[in-house]
Amino acid sequence: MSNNETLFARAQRSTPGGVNSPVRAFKSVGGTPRFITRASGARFWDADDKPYIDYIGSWGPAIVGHAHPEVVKAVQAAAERGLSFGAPTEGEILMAEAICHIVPSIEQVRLVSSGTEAAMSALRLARGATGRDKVIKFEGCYHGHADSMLVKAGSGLLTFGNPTSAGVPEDFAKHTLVLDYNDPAQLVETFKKLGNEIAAVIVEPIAGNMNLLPATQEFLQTMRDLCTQYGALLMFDEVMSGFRVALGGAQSLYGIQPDMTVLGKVIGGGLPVAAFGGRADLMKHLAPLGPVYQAGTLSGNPVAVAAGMTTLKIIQTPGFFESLGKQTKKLIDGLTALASNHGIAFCGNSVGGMFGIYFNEKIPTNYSEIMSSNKELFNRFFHTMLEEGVYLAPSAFEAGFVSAAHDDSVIEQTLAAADKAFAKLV
Ligand code: KE4
Repeated sequence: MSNNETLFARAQRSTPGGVNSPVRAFKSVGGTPRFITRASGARFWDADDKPYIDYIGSWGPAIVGHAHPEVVKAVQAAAERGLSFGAPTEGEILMAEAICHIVPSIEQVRLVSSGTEAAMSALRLARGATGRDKVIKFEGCYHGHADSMLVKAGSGLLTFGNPTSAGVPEDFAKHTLVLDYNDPAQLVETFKKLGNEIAAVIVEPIAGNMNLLPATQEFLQTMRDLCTQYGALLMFDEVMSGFRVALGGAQSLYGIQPDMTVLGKVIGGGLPVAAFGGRADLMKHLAPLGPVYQAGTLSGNPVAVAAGMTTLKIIQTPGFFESLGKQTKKLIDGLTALASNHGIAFCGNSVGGMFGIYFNEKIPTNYSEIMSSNKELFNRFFHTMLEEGVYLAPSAFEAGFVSAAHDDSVIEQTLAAADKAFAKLV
């Protein structure tokens, strides 16, 4: 048995599925998860000391590369001053000011410890500030595992959602309406009937949890206009796209200003920092100022904030996102050309340092087109790439991530592996 297999067998005795987050268990692709022992730059090593070029980057946080010396140094220095105080620190002010400066739609921000917590808190704030109960989300978008977000589309357009997870009472799901991503007409119809009952619309403006699926400009603009017209709050979940597709996130690319934004991943640089923020007149409803309660023992943790602030400093260096976008596009263009050489129905897409690959004739524009991609071909491709030392997201329905450490030699090594992987699919 490999060390990964031994560790996986052992892990399953003490932890459900042997993992602390389901996607890590390789259930979608099959096989044995790799237990990572160390990481540096664009690579990490598994328990058999095999190196992999890493394209998940902790699902987004590792945008400057793993174990970046400046980030590690900042974390070490912060840790030597104490790990957590349960009292305010100047670092939290610096983080909040940086977020407000980089994301103009955010006038005030509250730091928390996970994207789930940020989205859950933002939705509670939206309901508290508007006095309304109903929220709209979109099929294929993921906003963490708070009960009211684990909901799938109801039977008909205007029937409220049904739980996607055991343990979520129907009553918790009934205030969540699940609509189709990139369908502006359905949004208009829904608001015409229920607009005055909607507290918020939450959307991934560039979706990454059904694979990569960017919203159309019309879809987001319609959402913005309807929320304004009916007094609902527009909430962009930029936990994944924030500081990833561009410095100012998806909202800076589309030029659309949400009322609230949910952030995570990159702002922690690999440690637990997430955030929700928006218009000051909304944020003042939060305790201790207002009646909407929200709290957290480790919110704004000084060591995590040190990792996040150093990461934010690095990604603000001139040309960072131009280079990241160029490298990501080089990867996608290379994969597309190789697949074509081998006659494989494959296409790819990228926005900044985020990409999607689809075993499909054309780039999907909605959830059902993404679901029509060839999952079996992806899984075979995934495993050959893994054998060749390239670690893609272990699911056909996840986005991939490039870091500043993915230089030309890393991309070339990836494409050489892909050439072999595509050849094996023929
Ligand atoms: P966390 O609670 O996992 O920090 O964030 C939840 C979340 C919220 N919103 C968006 C847009 C997200 O992408 C996420 C988390 N993304 C997944 C990746 N598919 C995290 C990986 C995992 O679940 O292990």
